[in-house]
Amino acid sequence: MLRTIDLRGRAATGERLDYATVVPRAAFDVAAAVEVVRPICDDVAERGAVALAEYSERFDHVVPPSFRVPAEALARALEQLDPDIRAAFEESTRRRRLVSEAELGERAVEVQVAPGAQVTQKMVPVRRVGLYVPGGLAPLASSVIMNVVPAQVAGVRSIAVASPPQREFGGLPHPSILALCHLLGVEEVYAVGGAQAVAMFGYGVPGLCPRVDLVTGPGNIYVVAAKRLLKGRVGIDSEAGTTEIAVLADDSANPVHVAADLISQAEHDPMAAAVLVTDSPELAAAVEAELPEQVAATKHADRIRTALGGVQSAVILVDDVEQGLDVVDAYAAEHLEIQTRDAAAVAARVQNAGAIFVGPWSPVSLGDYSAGSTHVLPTAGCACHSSGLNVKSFLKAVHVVTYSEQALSDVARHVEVFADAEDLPAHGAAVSRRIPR
Ligand code: HSO
Ligand code: ZN
Repeated sequence: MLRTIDLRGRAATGERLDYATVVPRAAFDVAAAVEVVRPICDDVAERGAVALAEYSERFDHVVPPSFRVPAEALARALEQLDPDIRAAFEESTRRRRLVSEAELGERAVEVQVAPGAQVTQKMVPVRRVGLYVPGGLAPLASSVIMNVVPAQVAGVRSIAVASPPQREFGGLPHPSILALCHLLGVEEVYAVGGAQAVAMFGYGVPGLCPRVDLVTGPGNIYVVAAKRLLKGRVGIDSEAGTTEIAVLADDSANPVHVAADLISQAEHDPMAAAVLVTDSPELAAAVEAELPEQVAATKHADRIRTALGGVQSAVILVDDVEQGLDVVDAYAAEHLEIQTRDAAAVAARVQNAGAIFVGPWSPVSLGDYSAGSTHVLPTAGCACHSSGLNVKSFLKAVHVVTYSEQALSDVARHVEVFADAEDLPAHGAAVSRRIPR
């Protein structure tokens, strides 16, 4: 089902291989989608709720009775939530909160750079955040937890959620999303979807939704495009592309588990990427042998077959784990599993991955829901420069500078010389007028 890319023996030839180009990524043309969403966003900025109603009709085929979800609807959704699902939501929240609290670190660091010269860096939460939750085939309630919990731990006061209105639920967003918002204490929820939801957050809609400072959350290509378009006007988290899993495995790995893990992320999208990097042709063959049966037995077999058969998915044969590490570092997967001997030691050497799942008992789907880690992670190779969504995503570092007269005087000459060197004498004068010589 997966194509094979054989890199064995290639390192020894001294040939310089650009591993980053070995496995192509699925096309995800955000730039083209930006042109599609530009008029929609402009329209929401100009005509507000009237435009929202038109786009709801056109894209969601339903206009919600009110864009703001009534408080009773949130409470009712939680009352009607299956108790087992509620328990799963609560445990996931508890674990993500524990890790988020640890991510917080110091709220302020103070440094005395010289006598009387103090610089403090304080971490200040963003004032207001808009979280987008996609509707679609499988509304991802877990994404609500992954976004809301770190924002709350960071101290964000105002959190709004938007999710598309669903015809089958009378124009409300999916009930599990409403239930979870209520469980988490988020009461400002909108039945608005797509690019128009991002525009609502970015521009604000008079009488409905004040503008936000930061928009986070996953979405389809039009949601991503709207975030890119409004970036600068609002902050955004990283652009989420199609999901990816890479597994670095040796002959100690269990092929049944490896196959199940590759399938689990392929389930998201026909464009999802599943990549197995191994130095064991026997393991590769065993995984290949396992895939058809496991795929056939699962609900979304068609989507999964398309994803596994796509150019973005492959088995990559390498000489050894060493070369495997070079390949996975260059690929910079959103999710990377290490299923080798001494998995912790191998994992410690990985530089580029959104999240790393170590050893035989840490599958990616555990991280999707209940590990305590985030599942909002950099895709498309962005893991070489970006982090997954965490508490720091909702905090800004502010430097606070406090110098005494003497401390300014001690460094005055350096500032003046620096300013002259840049031909900006008025900069120097702001010091020399205070500290005349
Ligand atoms: N694997 C997805 C997140 C997710 N999976 C949500 C299931 N629900 C991207 O990390
Ligand atoms: Zn997933």
